[in-house]
Amino acid sequence: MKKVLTLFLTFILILQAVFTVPVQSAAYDIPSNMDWWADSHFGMFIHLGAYSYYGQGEWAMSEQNISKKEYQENIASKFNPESFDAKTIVDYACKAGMKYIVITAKHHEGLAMWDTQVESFKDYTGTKLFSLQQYTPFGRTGRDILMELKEACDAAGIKFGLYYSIIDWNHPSQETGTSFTTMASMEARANYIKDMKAQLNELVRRYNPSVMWFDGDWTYNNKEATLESWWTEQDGKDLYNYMKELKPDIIVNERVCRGYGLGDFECPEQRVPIKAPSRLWETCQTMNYAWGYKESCEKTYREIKYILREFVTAVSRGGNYLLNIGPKGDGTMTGGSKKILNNIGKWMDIYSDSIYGTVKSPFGKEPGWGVYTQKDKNVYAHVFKWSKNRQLKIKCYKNKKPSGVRLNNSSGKKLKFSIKNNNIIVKLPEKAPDKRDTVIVTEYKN
Ligand code: H79
Repeated sequence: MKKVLTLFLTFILILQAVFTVPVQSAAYDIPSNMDWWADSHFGMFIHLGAYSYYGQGEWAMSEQNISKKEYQENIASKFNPESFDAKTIVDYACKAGMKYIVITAKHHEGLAMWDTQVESFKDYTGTKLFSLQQYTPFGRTGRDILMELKEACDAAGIKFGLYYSIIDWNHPSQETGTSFTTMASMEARANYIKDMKAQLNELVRRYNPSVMWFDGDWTYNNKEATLESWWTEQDGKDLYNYMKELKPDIIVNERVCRGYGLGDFECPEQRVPIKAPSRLWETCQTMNYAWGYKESCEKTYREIKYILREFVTAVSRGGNYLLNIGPKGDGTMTGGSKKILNNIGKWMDIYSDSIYGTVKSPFGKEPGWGVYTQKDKNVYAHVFKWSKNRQLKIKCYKNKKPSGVRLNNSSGKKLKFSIKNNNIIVKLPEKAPDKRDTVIVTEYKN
């Protein structure tokens, strides 16, 4: 009798194992410190530095072979973001539906956007600290724009993050000649890394950022450091560990040293991978092919529908979308960026349900008409192409029949549907409620 019972129980267990399908399509558990990040899917990147004053993009110093002396005296010393208004920027971010902001604390140009006290970050004369407060006319105002932005984020209930470049074109330890930097000596390298950590310590203590977004790890290799390839995989690991010591729940990107699976998330730049990375990821994108303010790109803003669809596509593949603005040298937002944020906001007002808290599409293949996102028992169809014959074919989730299909806007209009070969054939209204992306939700009771 006992034997029969054991057999029976084993049989039940096997049945259970065969028929249990994981509820979530996420491939792994998200570490709890990253829950908010993974759920929010949408953030704002801000590139602001002395290059914003120059107006030719943040790579100008390297691209135009500008010497340290020239850059410091003619560009950095004139940077004056006096009209920077954190509240306006945060309002725009919130209206667009963004849940976090990452701003450049120090880009490749090396100008610290805060009042750093780390001694080696001096200008070429070795007398003045190379920071917004010590080196520019703005310093006289006594303002701290990173703090203003952080406080505006806190007040609005969104997260605040900082960008920090590992290479530094103006630091005395490095020469630029090529696109990246070459160290003066191994001793200079060791001291620079120590000082960089001292700056990061200042940043974490002062601003308590939720995200630390590294970049400029270009001189990397996975062996011994040389004067040209002076940043190693081991340096990247040390840097990551150092950040976690400073703040255990900080979120750090892979660019502590890219390519070795380090950091908490991957960051394909200006690219939405067709095959989603197997861990958390975020794509960063420009609105107009420029990061730092570039006057010539003010006429080249991308069409809103493409930005919106790129955003939704990233989310449907499980990613986050970090959309950049490049304010002008006076700190004000450009007209083009405001327009795009407003428009995305109008879409998010109606459809953000299909973004926040969603995971990637439960289906392997993307349909020709758009993409899918999913949350609990809802599968959202993001329809980019409205079919003329008013029929839309949506896959049945787990081969089940949905309990309802409706427009995911305020009308909540129920749509008629039939089931054919594991597909839901939806009868569409004649006109797309939103030509850029109309969301149709299919709901499942169990
Ligand atoms: O901060 C933004 C860029 O400045 C930074 N990452 C984003 C978030 C970045 N650093 N390096 N790169 C991007 C790629 C470098 C591309 C280069 Fe070039 C090709 C450097 C030199 C040749 C692009 C084209 C920049 C200058 C010319």
